[in-house]
Amino acid sequence: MPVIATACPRNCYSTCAFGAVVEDGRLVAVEPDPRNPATAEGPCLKGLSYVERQHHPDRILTPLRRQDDGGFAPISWDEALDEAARRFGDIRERFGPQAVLYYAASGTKGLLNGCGEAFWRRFGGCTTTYGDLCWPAGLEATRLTLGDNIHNDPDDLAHARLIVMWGKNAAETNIHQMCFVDQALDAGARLVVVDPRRTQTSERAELLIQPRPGTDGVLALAVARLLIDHGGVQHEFVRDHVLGFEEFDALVHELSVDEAARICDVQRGAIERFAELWAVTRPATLCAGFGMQRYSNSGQTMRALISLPVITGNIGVSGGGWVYANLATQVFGTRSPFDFLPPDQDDGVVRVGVSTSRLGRDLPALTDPPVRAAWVERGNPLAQQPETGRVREAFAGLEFTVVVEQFMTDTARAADLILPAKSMFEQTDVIGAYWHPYLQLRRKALEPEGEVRPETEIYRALATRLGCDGPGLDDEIPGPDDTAVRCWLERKLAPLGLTLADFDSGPVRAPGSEAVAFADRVFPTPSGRIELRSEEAARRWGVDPLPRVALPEISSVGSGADPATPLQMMTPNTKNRIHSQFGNLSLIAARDPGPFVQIHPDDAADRGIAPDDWVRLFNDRGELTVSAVVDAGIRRGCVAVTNGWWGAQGGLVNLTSEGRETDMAHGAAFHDNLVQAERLDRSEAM
Ligand SMILES: Nc1nc2c(c(=O)[nH]1)N[C@H]1C(S)=C(S)[C@@H](COP(=O)(O)OP(=O)(O)OC[C@H]3O[C@@H](n4cnc5c(=O)[nH]c(N)nc54)[C@H](O)[C@@H]3O)O[C@H]1N2
Ligand SMILES: Nc1nc2c(c(=O)[nH]1)N[C@H]1C(S)=C(S)[C@@H](COP(=O)(O)OP(=O)(O)OC[C@H]3O[C@@H](n4cnc5c(=O)[nH]c(N)nc54)[C@H](O)[C@@H]3O)O[C@H]1N2
Ligand SMILES: [Mo]
Repeated sequence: MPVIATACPRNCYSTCAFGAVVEDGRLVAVEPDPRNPATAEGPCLKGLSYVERQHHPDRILTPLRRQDDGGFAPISWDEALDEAARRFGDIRERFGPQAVLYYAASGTKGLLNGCGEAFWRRFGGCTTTYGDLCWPAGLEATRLTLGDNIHNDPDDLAHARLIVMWGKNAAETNIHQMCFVDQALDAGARLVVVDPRRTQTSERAELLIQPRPGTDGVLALAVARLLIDHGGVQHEFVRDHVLGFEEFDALVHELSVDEAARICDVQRGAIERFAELWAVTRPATLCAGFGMQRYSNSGQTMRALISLPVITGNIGVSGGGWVYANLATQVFGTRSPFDFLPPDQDDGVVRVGVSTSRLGRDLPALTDPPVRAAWVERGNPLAQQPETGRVREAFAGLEFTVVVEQFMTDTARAADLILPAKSMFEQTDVIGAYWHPYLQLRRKALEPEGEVRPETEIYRALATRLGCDGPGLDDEIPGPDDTAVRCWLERKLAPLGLTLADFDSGPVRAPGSEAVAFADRVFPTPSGRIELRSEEAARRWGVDPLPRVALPEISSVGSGADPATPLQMMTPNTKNRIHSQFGNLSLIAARDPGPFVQIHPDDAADRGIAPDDWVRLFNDRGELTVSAVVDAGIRRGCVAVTNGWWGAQGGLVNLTSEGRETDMAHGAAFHDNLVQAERLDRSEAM
């Protein structure tokens, strides 16, 4: 049976290489491909579930048009494209092209994603979002401090003697990283986890610190203070490579360790133990996740965290460093693995007019022109955007919405026209990653199911109908067959000195990437040094030039507290879904049948909540009903529900979250969210 080497393009750290086993035009199995050294063990359960997903009976295989009764009926491609062209053309005539919102999110990686923007530029322009729901505050904090978002190769973690997993639940979200953690631990390394919840990642940790959510920056500064006071600083490294250490020293001494322990609500002894591990264990790697990066103070928080590997001289060494998001594969001049526009790229054609995190608020407020229509692809904003209620209203207020989708998601349900989306097996593309440094070829393995057409074909057909298929179209959006796509990819690779043939022997290391980041001690910051003090941070984001951290704006303590909603709600990612993808498959549903809230026994007892009870989680933005998992592994005063459940599954967590930006880079402060929990009688829950 033919095995086609390919790679998973989901928005996930791992970005696994794997083999697609094809028989009679169907995907029948998925095999590990050890040629990617970061993911040699092979794909996770989600990867294995592609066999079900690819040929799933619920897959959308024809264009669907909304009916008067709210349902959908299949229509032909000609009807669908004629209608889309007519409606968008009409809106362009009445209001101008920027009355169309082009919303693209993280559904798949690939260079061909750029064709969307190319099409809308041909259309005359559009409105699009800036910022991102995922990671921007951490990326910006890293760039401001170190100058670049690069880190050591994944397998280098096996050389660490101290590993700190901070707000990262790698055992669920980056399972391949745990292989290297295990290798390091087996060789005697120490593991510290910082997370308000006990997780699978903390199983082998010798120290688990469970701070009050959003206080991590305070914790980091307290550790730095102890390191400075007790000889844990590598003064030579700091002298040669760090800007602003003296002021940083003063900053960390503004707060006593006892005060920090009180703010974080952790034992002073735990902070001391943590600092001692940093002081005596080298090399040390801090793997920072996205958990504490989803608060309104997260840019400054992340800057405070980076100071620990910096002052201990753990940057630029094997086994040491800062691991957040490795953008080494961003070598095509594009902006991120998913091509999000930064806000300063408004060029009068593409209006970069809506903050992603505030979509529900910003979209209806836009004027001159107002947004009247939307095109959504690779995203499920009606589940994944904060403040779902407002986002729903904003979409409901539009004249015309097209959603390009594989399945009937909450967003697809709200469309006027649904166009069937390709799967990863149905078109060749080159994909990057954000943990390992390998470019990979996602090879076409199957003909599209049913009447599915890749986005590139949809765009070309629309361009013809809208009269914007003039010169250069083939350069911007490749023609239909795999040969045309491959030629287009060759042209993208050529400036890097690469060809598609280079991928015959497996993943290709991104040109310019190094196994140990910053080994040359070159830091591309304004001063050329690691910037603990950053004037750029102050200028761009209006924050203190030092990593001075405040509490999040909305927190269960401090001025943001509200007795009506005392519980801080966290909505982390989970093992068997990628956000809102995969949960509809039977292989996954067998393990994760429905949404639940993780709640501390004391909080549960206060509310008469017993295990498996139905619980209403609510605030004045919205509510959801989920079952209770009473678990002493979560901090008191916190609740957690994983994100990515569909409305039909009853777990739309973002009904409660608020559209609020992070302090830097227009990220989403999902976790600045307070709720109340209430036990429901069985009859009410039904
Ligand atoms: N299986 C799977 N893998 C994925 C994804 C997925 O959906 N499923 N999504 C991918 C994507 S897009 C992303 S962004 C990453 C994210 O993956 P991670 O970096 O692991 O981030 P999260 O899951 O958001 O949160 C991680 C942990 O942070 C904790 N946390 C919450 N608030 C705080 C806090 O204030 N302080 C601290 N210290 N910890 C806190 C949560 O309890 C959680 O255990 O995973 C990627 N990988
Ligand atoms: N409350 C809360 N909300 C969150 C988060 C959180 O931690 N808490 N995390 C945030 C983060 S980190 C992220 S990255 C976002 C993710 O938010 P989204 O990017 O919206 O993620 P998905 O839920 O994966 O939705 C992607 C959609 O793309 C579709 N798709 C897949 N492949 C293709 C394709 O080739 N073409 C087209 N047209 N469609 C395709 C899938 O079927 C799926 O419905 O969610 C954010 N939302
Ligand atoms: Mo993300």
